Amino acid sequence: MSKPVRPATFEDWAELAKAELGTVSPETLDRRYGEMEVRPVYFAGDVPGEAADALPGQAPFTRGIRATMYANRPWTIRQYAGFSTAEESNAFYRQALERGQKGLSVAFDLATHRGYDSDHPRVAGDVGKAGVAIDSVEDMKALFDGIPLGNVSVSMTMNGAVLPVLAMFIVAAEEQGVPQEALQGTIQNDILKEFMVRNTYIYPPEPSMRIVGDVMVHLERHMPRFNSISISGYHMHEAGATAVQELAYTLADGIEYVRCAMARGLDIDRFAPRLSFFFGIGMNFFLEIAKLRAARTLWAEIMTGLGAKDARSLMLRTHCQTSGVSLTEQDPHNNVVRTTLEALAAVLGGTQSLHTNSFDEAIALPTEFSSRIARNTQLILQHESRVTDVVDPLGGSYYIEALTADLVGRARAMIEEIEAAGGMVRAVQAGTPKAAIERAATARQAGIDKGEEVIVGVNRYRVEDVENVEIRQIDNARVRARQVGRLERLRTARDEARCQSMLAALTEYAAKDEGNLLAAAIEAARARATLGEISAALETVFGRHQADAPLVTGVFAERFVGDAEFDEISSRIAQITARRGRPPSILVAKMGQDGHDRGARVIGSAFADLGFTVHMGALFETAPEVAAEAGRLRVDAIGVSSLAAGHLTLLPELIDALEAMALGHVRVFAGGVIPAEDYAALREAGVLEIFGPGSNVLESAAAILDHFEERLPNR
Ligand code: MLC
Ligand code: 5AD
Repeated sequence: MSKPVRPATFEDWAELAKAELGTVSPETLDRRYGEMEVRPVYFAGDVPGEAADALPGQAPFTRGIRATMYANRPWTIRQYAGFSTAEESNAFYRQALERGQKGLSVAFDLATHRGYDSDHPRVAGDVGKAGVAIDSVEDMKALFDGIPLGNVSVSMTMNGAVLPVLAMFIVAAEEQGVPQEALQGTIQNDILKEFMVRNTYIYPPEPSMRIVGDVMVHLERHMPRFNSISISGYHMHEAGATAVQELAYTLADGIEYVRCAMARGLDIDRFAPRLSFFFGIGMNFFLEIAKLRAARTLWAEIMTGLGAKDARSLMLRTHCQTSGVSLTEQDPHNNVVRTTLEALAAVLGGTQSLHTNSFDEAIALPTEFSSRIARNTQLILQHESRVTDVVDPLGGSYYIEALTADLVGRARAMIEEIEAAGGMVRAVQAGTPKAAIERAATARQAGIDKGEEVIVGVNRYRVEDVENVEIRQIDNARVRARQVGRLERLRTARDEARCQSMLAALTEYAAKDEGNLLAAAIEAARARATLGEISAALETVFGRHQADAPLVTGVFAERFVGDAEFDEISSRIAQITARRGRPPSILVAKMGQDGHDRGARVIGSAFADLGFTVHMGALFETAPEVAAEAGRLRVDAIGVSSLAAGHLTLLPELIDALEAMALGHVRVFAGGVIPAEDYAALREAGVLEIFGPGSNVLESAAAILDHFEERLPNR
């Protein structure tokens, strides 16, 4: 039979497919990605008409923001890093630059993020752990010692404490001989997503938005080469958002920042070219490529609607990072493969800058070895794979073009809905996007626990006795002692009266709602005010934000209707409840400045669905505060979630605090990123069970119940 002369259609294919499938219908091959559905095959008719005449380097930039893309200049290899002291991080950066990295990206520790100096009692477990500890200009100078800040672009992931950190960076550069006009880089400065997912806010939303605006104004005037914001979907992605949610919420945040800058009287075509974006790239290969194409398309449309005229204002320039949550503690070398695939998707999607995660991600901070492999993953893509030779090589693929169009349509509709309800600031305050992301995350966890979504080495093809990997250990007490000593020397050496007057000016600006807070912070930093002091000068007026978001419920249970294992655990809980007259109760706690709460909230939601009484503790508590809360709530157990390496300090402290309050009967469990080699020390301290990344929620609940049943009173 000769080929039909018209283009092939889905119906033509379905005929052929039926013959292969026998009694099964072709629809069974459809797949769901969050709110989207994909078919097993696409055709020319699925490609929207405009795809054929789209040009890279021309609005709406679906095919890339530059005509030449990587054929002329590859993306920037920009590895996010930071740990321990400024000196140690500096040595790490210098080596990375010597070995092929092109731009820097600073990871600060959580004390710094939350505006505390290293000597603050609330941050004992956090100093130098998840990033580098920075308290003053002196630390910042040490961080960039010997690194020419006029030539190397520096990204700083800082949001809550953006004022002191950016101020200290500017002063450190100035003292290195580089004026602020010459600085190139990016400040994350995206506070809205902090309230949704990342949780390193300090002040409430309103004053926080004022700070964002002040930073944008100062940078527009004085730092023309610096990107004033990195509008981030990454953290939503990591918190479990679907691709449509990540796109819609990120771009809707972008709209708010544009409005914020325009309200300050800035000309859209002067600041918009320095807005930048940041997306997460997970394992759904083609979806992630289409996501970046869709983001660019939508942003050009949005900016046109907001009145931008300059083509550079319409370009969505982005950094990407491969997904941390997609990586596994089990069989960790598999993570090299995952990261390679994700990096390839980011590149085929046309990213400007990229971080590739290290394979030990789910265990600890990267070592020299694991970060070398991560960096080399990008070098191999750039130099060996030939993927840089051709611009947008997937343009015109039936599937990619159809997916791009589908994402554009769905995200556009979601953005319109948010705008109609008053915009993203209002949505964030109402907590709707956070709850929607949590529902998506909980549903996904249920899918993994049921084995519907396969993760190699975790819920399938598991191997026991995998070779150990070397991990980076940080001696937190040593880093802290060093920082405390430096703070003391700084405070003795500085002109105290001058410093205090700069801090007072900052407080006054904050109270009177006048002046530029970044300009004032620069003066304070120059006078050697510390990060904690600058933050406190503002906190006096703005206050500290306390989040309070209800848990989502019912999502987990719905996915497990009729599941034997789920029902068995529920009935064990029902029996305990009947015998004792109340359900087993658990306080899910986070301690220290570790705000990574996706895991804790998914567990809380699932446990509540199973029948536990679940109390979600407040974020950022100290060990004695958690113990006191456990006493007040009279819970049977505390489940501590630790993702920022504070476990060895904070868990023993919690158990001591419980003992001291005569609450020794409260059982303590732990979960999160805890290296197996720390398990013995934690057990020794009295932690009953430890659940690492990839733990199955039902199995974890069963293990916890064993401890309840052991101690049940006889009938
Ligand atoms: C690029 N250039 C070209 C070109 N491609 N010129 C000619 N032809 C081409 N094909 C030029 C650009 O115009 C620019 O110059 C210069 O080269 C650099 O290119 P770029 O594309 O702008 O790259 P870069 O400088 O790397 O900037 C990328 C960015 C930026 C815009 C996305 O915002 C950035 O670096 N972001 C990184 C953010 C980051 O690292 N975040 C980490 C988050 S981790 P010119 O003169 O125009 O500038 C995190 C985790 C956590 O958040 O802790 O939670
Ligand atoms: N060094 C290197 N990578 C880090 N990440 C977070 N902190 C650091 C650090 N100090 C990476 C991890 C994590 C993501 C948010 O950023 O990949 O998942």
